[in-house]
Amino acid sequence: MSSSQYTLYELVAHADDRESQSTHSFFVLRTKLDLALLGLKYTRVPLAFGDIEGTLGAGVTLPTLATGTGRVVDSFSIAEYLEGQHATGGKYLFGPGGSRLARFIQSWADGALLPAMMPLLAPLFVAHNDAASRAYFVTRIWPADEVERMSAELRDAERVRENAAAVRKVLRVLEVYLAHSSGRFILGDTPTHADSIVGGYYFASQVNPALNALVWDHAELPRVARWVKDFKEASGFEVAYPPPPAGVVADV
Ligand SMILES: N[C@@H](CCC(=O)N[C@@H](CS)C(=O)NCC(=O)O)C(=O)O
Repeated sequence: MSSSQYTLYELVAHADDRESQSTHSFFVLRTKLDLALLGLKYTRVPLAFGDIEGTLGAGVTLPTLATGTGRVVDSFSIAEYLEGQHATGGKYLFGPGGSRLARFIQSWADGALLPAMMPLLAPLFVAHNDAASRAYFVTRIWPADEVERMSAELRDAERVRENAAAVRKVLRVLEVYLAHSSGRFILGDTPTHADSIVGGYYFASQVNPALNALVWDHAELPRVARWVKDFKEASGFEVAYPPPPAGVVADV
């Protein structure tokens, strides 16, 4: 089976220079990390919000993976598909019993980590959006008044520190889990989809580089910091976002 059989439809912040942008979508990042962990090549189709419906149809979300015989939508379904096609003894996304743990990590991350991180990230997602993508985001993804409130908080150094402390409190769950489990990753010494879920939040949060010192490399979370180093190395993955525009993030 050729390793470049896949096409990944992924989100980018604005419609210009699509090819040069790193996706900031938590969900697309999961799939990109899974593909990296399995060593699979793919063709990217970067889409701004406004391109999704015309390209893929109404109601379709990103990531979407075209497999050559069909399309798989939803990052967890894509992980299951890739597991079925490519898992080996040494590289896999779930492994025996891993799917249940990954589901649990997904509901913890999307239910607790995502809302805690949004005040520190959403204003930057919006700042990098073009006007059409911004309008889509605040009408269809996250309410405009909340984005406005989060933007005001991100300009206030004290609120940034409080919001970062709230994220650390959520990540304390992972810190304690890592303290009581063996291996460098969430499921032992092999990085899996569970790591890609948390990794998606780590990589997306590079849109706000202040979060490294405030969250990901903080003395309160030494095992999380170690995990970040190990997962970056194991995935070999990188993102490159433009620096935060002046005035969007307070100096902390
Ligand atoms: N549960 C889905 C969520 C995917 C998702 O919400 N993707 C967003 C981009 S970050 C999207 O495509 N939104 C378009 C829309 O909702 O209209 C997954 O894990 O793939």
